[in-house]
Amino acid sequence: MVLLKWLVCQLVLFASLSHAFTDYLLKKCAQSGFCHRNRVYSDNIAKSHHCYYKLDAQSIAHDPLQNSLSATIIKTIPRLDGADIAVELPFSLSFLQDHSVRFTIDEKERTVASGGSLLASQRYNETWMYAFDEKFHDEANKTNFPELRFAKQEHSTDSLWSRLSSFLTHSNSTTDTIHLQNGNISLEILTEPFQLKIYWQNSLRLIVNERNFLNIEHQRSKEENFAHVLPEETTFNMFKDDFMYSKHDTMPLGPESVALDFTFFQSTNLFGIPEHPTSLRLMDTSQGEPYRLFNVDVFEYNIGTTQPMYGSIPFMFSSSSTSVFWVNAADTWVDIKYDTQQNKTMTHWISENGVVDVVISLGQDIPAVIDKFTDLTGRPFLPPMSSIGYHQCRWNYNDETDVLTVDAQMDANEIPYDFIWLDLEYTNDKKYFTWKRNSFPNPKRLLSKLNKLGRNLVVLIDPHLKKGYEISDSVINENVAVKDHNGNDYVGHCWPGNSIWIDTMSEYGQKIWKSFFEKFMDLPADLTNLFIWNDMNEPSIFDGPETTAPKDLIHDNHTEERSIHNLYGLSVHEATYDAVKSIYSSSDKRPFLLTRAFFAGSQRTAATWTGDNVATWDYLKISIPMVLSNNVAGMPFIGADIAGFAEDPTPELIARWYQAGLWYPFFRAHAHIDTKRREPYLFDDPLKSIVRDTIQLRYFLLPTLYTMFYKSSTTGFPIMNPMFIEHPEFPELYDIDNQFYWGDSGLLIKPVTDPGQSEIEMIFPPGVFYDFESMASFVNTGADPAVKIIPTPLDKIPFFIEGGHIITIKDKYRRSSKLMKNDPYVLVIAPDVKGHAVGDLYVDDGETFGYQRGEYAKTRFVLEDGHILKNVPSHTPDNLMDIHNDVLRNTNIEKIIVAKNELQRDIALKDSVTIKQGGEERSFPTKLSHEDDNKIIIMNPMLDITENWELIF
Ligand code: MIG
Repeated sequence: MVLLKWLVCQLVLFASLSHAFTDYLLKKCAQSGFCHRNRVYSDNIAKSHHCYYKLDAQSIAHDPLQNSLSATIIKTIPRLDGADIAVELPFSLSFLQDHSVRFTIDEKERTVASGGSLLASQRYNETWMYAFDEKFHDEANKTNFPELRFAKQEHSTDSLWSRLSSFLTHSNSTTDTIHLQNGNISLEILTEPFQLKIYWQNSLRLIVNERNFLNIEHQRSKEENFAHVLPEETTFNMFKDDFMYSKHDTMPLGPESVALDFTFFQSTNLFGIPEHPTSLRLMDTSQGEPYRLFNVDVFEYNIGTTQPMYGSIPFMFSSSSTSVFWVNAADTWVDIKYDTQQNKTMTHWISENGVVDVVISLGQDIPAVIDKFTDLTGRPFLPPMSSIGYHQCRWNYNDETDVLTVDAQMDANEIPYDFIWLDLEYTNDKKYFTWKRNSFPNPKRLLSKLNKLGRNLVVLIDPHLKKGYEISDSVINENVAVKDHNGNDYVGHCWPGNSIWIDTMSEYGQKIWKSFFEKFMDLPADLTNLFIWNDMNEPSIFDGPETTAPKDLIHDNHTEERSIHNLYGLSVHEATYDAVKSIYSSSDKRPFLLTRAFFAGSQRTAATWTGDNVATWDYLKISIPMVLSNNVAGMPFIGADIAGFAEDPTPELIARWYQAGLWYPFFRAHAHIDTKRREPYLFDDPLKSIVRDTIQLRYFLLPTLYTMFYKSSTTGFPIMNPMFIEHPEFPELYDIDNQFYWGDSGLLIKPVTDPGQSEIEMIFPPGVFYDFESMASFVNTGADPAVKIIPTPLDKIPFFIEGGHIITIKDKYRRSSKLMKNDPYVLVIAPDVKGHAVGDLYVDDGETFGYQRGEYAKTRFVLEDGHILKNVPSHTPDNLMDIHNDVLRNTNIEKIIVAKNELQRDIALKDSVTIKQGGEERSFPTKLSHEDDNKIIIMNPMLDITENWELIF
């Protein structure tokens, strides 16, 4: 297998065969025991209409301590001899947050002694503890499943329980529906068949188990299996795995899968469940493979498939603002079937094991459900300003001189950048936490040189540890390596040869992992510019099944890899984040961290990227829906390797990839070790200038981008933002994933993603749009979106600002973001047809946690009647003058650009403008200002973003 994968990679690279990931390494549904069984079961149930699961109405109880409703679902396996088998499945339901419902289904008794006595026999039920934000953790309840904490308003809880108790008093009658109401949500629990119907303001949004696909494969022995199988079931691979690469799976607990169907009403548009190399709007899978969520290393992944990738976020929502969060980290498959006639969508979720743990959220609009999801799983972290600048990466920069040459050349060519990266080869013999001493004799010296311009260094540290050096020895001695199914330290093959894996699923393992960083990052106090990149943490294992870990490995002494697979990467990067954060605690620095594997909740501490793509137009194209998909699933800080990881891009592709990549929230160039060097200063003109201008543009836009990151860190709002979120009223926009907005800034972008494309079709909602470079405007006066052709010579990036918005930029080239901190602001105002516009600006020091103590400024600019501009600060630090913080002291506006449009009231530059501030009025002449057909530019208005004022022009 090692050889096989290696061979395949090499063949692809050197022989330039079609660059395709070796899909046969991964299971199809029909090759996956539990996926196949559940598809067969659902097909047969759809025909038989049998229902084996009912909720026992007599069992319903209110647990006042947990604020939850509990009951028992009974699964009955009919037997000819009449001795039916009844399996008890504890059910609990509660209201979470304001508009969310959580329910769980477990299995009561796991009577059959498990083959692996090392394993806990209970189903794994702790995924929520990793996925949910800490504020939803209740220390006292950690071991008591379920943890539930609910309705915030006491009275709504009361009414819930009084209704429930009134039901209970009448429980002798044959009532089989329980009605519950909480704010805008109402819920019906049907007992036979078991179903949940969920309404928003009395209109039906979702039915759980509408199709009776609920299936809990309860525990049974292999010998007795025949008695436990329903007529609709197949026994395919219940106790073995015959897939070529996972035959050795011991499957000690036999069949354990959990599956359930959800029907979304009033919508045939579903989004979410990244990561997949497909369209943003999820595809109907009824004629193909289900979407699979299973973290794996997919070098040169194939495009357009539902295959699994490096990360998994089991969160899905419909255009009717209803979401399902399937809190399960096992191997998971999702089938989707659209029914346009009935305007509904049917989904079927299948996981290999664990419990059913589901959070359903409803809202007024889509941002509301993303808000709920990121409230529950944690908000995206607010990254340091520098980390949203440009990152220069390559596998590899070879030594200190190489790094410093790149550094100097970037400056010599006026290409700004903030981060330079060291891949795998900086280590001594691929032993993480060591340096190759000949090449990097003095890392502190290197860091301190980079630090002069505020620049940062990222180095790669992976969770696989080469056998036989001090780090792996100490992992073994401390007993915190991942174990094989016999309980011995698992040894697998990865970059360094034979390796072991740190078990960050154990608390002690996390502690040991952190201690490695403490030693490795033992730097002088003024050096806080070293950051970490966790790669290969799916985990990637060269000789493992499906490129990853055998499912029968054991974590934390009793938990199978099978149960936590999709969480492992998160556990690695969270432990890494905690380590770096505490190492830098004396300077209060916010860490930047990149992870390849992710799960729901990863957004709290890490950025990610779309992995090993290829330098072709198709990969450029697919990067946009992929980045969008993570953005709507609560993890916006993502980008794709520019200009393609594997193979050598053409100059045209490089130009277009930078022009597209400038809009990725994470903006990084990266290249495979076997590719030609491609640092932007190496290019010939015009390519070099095109790339330089593109990177400079990213820097000019940083104040706007940082404001969007702030918004995202408080509400989860997407940064690369699909058109349908801004304009849900137009059905034709739900399918558009090659054009997007930047947050709520009004910037509308359509990257060129085809060769030789001299013009591009863009779609514009009704309103006025300004070409950002020239401010030339046009108006879509219709009631519907309209297509317009935009010329796209190679140096042209098609992007517009929509009327009604104001953004803030800086417009001077500096070598890094840190050097821009004293630069004044420029306002760009794009009035709508009535002359109105609005925009927000958020500013803080860009590097510390000071903002959490109020050290930030936030303001809103409002344009009224085309010529009155108001600044309305909503927050300024109290102790502005004491703060040793240049960023918050240099908040001057140097320039105001007001775009003109044909329908707006005629504005023209007068000889003077008036400023009202603090009860006083002053005027100043506009001598140095400027006007042309498209815009007015007011120079040096002497205004500050932190003060309240009104400018009349
Ligand atoms: O299997 O560290 O996706 O970005 O350059 C290759 C070397 C391991 C995979 C990452 C890629 C990185 C590479 N790594």
